[in-house]
Amino acid sequence: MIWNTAETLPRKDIEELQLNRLRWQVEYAYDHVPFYHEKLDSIGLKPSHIQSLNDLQKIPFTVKDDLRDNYPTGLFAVPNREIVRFHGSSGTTGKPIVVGYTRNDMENWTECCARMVSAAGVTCEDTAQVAFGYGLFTGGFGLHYGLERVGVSVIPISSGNSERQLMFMKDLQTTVLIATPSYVLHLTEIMEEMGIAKEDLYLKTGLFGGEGHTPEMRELIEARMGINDTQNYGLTELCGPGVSYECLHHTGMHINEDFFIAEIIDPKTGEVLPEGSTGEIVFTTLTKEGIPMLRYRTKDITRLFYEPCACGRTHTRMDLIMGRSDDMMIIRGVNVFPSQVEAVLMGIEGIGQQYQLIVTTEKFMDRIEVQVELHDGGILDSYSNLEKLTNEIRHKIKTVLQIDVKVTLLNPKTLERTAGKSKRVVDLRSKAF
Ligand code: DLL
Repeated sequence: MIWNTAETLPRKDIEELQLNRLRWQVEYAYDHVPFYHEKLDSIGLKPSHIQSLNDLQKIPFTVKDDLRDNYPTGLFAVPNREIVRFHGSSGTTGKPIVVGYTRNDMENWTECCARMVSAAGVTCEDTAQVAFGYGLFTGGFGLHYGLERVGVSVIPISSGNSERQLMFMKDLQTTVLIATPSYVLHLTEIMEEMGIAKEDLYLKTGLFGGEGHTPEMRELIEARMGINDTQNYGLTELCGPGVSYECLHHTGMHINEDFFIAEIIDPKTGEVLPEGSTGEIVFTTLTKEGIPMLRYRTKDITRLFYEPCACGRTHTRMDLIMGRSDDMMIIRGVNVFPSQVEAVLMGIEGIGQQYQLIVTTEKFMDRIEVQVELHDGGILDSYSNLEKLTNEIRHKIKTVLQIDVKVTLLNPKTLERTAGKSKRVVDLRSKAF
């Protein structure tokens, strides 16, 4: 179902709207965010030089480190009194990145999520269970507002506690499940353990995002849960969920093009690639008041489709994400950079320079084991010292990453040394992404 006629505007009208909004957004960012002002000045570019959509390419990229370097609110365009919500996500090292929404930003985000919900065929007749975390992560609140806007009955159960999730699903006759795909697969395992068959549930639709899932995972989810699986995509820096989403035709994810312009670039050279090419997707926000993003490099690899979709939406679609151009991993929906773990380890006494992250899947849930060498293997002889150090590392990593990891301390010089780049991550998960 189409939520807003803006989703079906003729191409020419979309581009006209995009250009008007782009010119506003660039001028607004230039006038309100010193970071953009200096950046554009340094190359002699004035907002008035943006006369066509192609002129967007003249603007330099923004990257995650720009948010980190300006932590917490250095890229905000308004004072905190105009911000009605903060969210956050992992930075590349210890500090998270923080974003803020004005009241209008919240309204637009809700609109984007309402479109996503409708595109999956969800209506006010449905009951939706939001198994995304409610907190700094954008998943829970983003979907929540979009669902409420459509009039769906929302169960804000948040993430975790699978037995309770399944109890509510049964007792409140949940028809829509909202979660990361890996969590959904985990739930199917618990269903098996608890002797719950898909016929015992009322599920019809899944809205899954925050991480990718392969066609094989999709088939498995559809078969085990008996639902129509739809994917959606987004990132904290742009708003969270609601950037793009699949309709029931499963022909790629429709981008909310009246709020975001997408480009595909070569991740190595930064050059914009011709239509249809695979590369890194870069987004520019068009209406953001809290924290405008000009040409934000997502590091996500995909491609764009321009052919019309049978659903009637005219916005460009993006393919399912094929991978990343950096070393970010997504563990149970949480973004994890090896550099974050490294930053923690290097601050702990008794720990050597060598470590490795082993990523595995257990019952469809991703797990990380941090193997780290000690300075002095002697500590391995004292159980209490060993436990103390292991707990300290676990606790510090949890503070930064928000997820539990297993910590294994190793004798000095246990991990393999390489002449070139050391292999910090051993990803043993069956799904590549
Ligand atoms: O994951 C926002 C979100 C929440 C989207 C819930 C959809 C549903 P971040 O935590 O900032 O924001 O992580 C953003 O997650 O750059 C992608 O690498 C990855 N990602 C998000 N959705 C998908 C997807 C939220 N459908 C990062 N497929 C992004 C593949 C995804 N990767």
